[in-house]
Amino acid sequence: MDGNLYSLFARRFAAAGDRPALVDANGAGPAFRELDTLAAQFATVLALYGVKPGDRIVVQVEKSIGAVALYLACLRIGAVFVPLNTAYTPAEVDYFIADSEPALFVSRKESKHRDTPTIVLGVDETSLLWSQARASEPLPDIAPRAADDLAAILYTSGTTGRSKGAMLSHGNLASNALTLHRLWGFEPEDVLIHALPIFHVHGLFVALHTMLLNGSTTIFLPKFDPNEVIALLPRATVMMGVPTFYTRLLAEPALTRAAAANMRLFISGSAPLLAETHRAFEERTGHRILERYGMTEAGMITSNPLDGARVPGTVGFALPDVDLRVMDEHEQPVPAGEPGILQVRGPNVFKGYWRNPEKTAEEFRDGGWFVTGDIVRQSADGRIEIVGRAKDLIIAGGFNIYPKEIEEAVDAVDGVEESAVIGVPHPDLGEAVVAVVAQRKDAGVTEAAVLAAIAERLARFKQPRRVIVVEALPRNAMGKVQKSALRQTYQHLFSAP
Ligand code: MLC
Ligand code: AMP
Repeated sequence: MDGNLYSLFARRFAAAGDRPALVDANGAGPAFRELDTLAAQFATVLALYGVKPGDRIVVQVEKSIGAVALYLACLRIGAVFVPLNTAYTPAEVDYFIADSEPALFVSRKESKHRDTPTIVLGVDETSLLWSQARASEPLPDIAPRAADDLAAILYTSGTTGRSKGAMLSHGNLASNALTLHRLWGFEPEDVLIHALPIFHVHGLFVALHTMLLNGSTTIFLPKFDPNEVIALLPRATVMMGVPTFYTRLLAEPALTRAAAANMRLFISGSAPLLAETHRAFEERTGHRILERYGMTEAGMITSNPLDGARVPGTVGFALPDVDLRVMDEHEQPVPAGEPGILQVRGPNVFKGYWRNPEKTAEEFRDGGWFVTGDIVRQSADGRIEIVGRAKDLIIAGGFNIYPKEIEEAVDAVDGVEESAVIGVPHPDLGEAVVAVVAQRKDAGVTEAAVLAAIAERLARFKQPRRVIVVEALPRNAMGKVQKSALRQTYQHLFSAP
């Protein structure tokens, strides 16, 4: 059987034919038939560059129709798509290229990374890759792929500071897409508002895949603008977003019950949705946001029900084909209602970290259980509530930031003795990055100096919103820095007590 995810889409594209697939705010954009052809034209160009099945293609481009066509082209020819956040600096991109050894780097602008062949893809049809694709005959074949073959590598940072590439197979992506499509009750006339970036699981897989399977229209926006989204709600039925989308929408008086009257479903994920946001949204619009939970390594894991109670502060139940267990630090199951670390198993769980068997072995347990690092409580009826994280991770506006990586950059700044990077509550981003810095004696380290020194090295969204210079970091009896004490001290830096 052909396990290529594109074959699954191709059948739906054929049925959807002349329906608009991806449209801009004015309703203009390719129909499914055209998107299919475009993907096949991009595939021809990739083949011309010598890209073969299994080759990686690293992609750092703005969100656009061309970027989607490029992703679909990679699937078609069996190449492995490696998307990068557009905020990453050249130094960060260098690392991903060195690690993944791509056959091709597709960039939004002229750039040079090692000896990797590079081609430019801009947002409109004037850039090189676009014009070459437009001038090409469509590549007719879809490369046969087994369900276990890789479709994408998504980099996720790690507690060691270096990013690891999560290897996702065609089978991983197909199973999750089919499950979500069914579970969230997609209807033939559904129209999705897509304002997420397409370099992460949420925007690329969860949102796009369900709609490509559904064969109905996606309003494909370059970025999230709350007023634009509110104006488009009457033309849409579904929206997916991170919690920051919902708090920003609530900040607009134009968000009203009438404005959201045509909507069927609002979905939130990637970071905790505050129960107060859930309630405020229901009060304002009459809609109960459906919160789901997932991660790069496993796609979607749990979801609140479409029909049934959507309980604020919980992420619902295991997806139908996903197994969960909650374990203590001795790898023993904890009783219902007690906190423990969530482990997950199922067709959605990734194939391991790219060229990193040690890390892969560390995160798996016998029987194919993947350790999420999220601390949860599971009720007797199976509902999951996320109560914390065993991994040292900050989530700001839905982007994951690993403190270790920031600490390494800050520690390298002149005069810095050591640093501790923490996440503190932030009204817009959920959490914001704060660096607490101990300086060498009389070094005269300042907030501005630290920020200036790391600016080139780290993507803007990872850079601390505040740098606080102190005499010494608090330590426990074992000599370990007490991040929890720091979080407590600085908890109201951005929010009123
Ligand atoms: C932008 N900035 C951020 C940021 N996004 N800083 C911290 N965290 C973020 N998430 C920076 C900008 O560089 C800018 O810097 C400043 O903050 C203000 O930018 P803005 O104009 O307010 O940001 P905006 O462009 O509006 O972006 C905010 C956002 C965006 C929330 C719309 O971050 C976003 O789309 N987030 C979604 C992330 C996502 O898709 N996550 C899914 C991961 S998948 P300056 O220079 O102006 O100070 C996953 C699995 C799962 O986790 O379960 O889904
Ligand atoms: P990423 O590695 O970027 O895919 O991020 C995955 C992590 O985001 C998970 O391990 C969780 O810690 C967090 N996450 C995702 N969805 C939710 C949610 N609905 N509530 C709380 N945390 C979430």
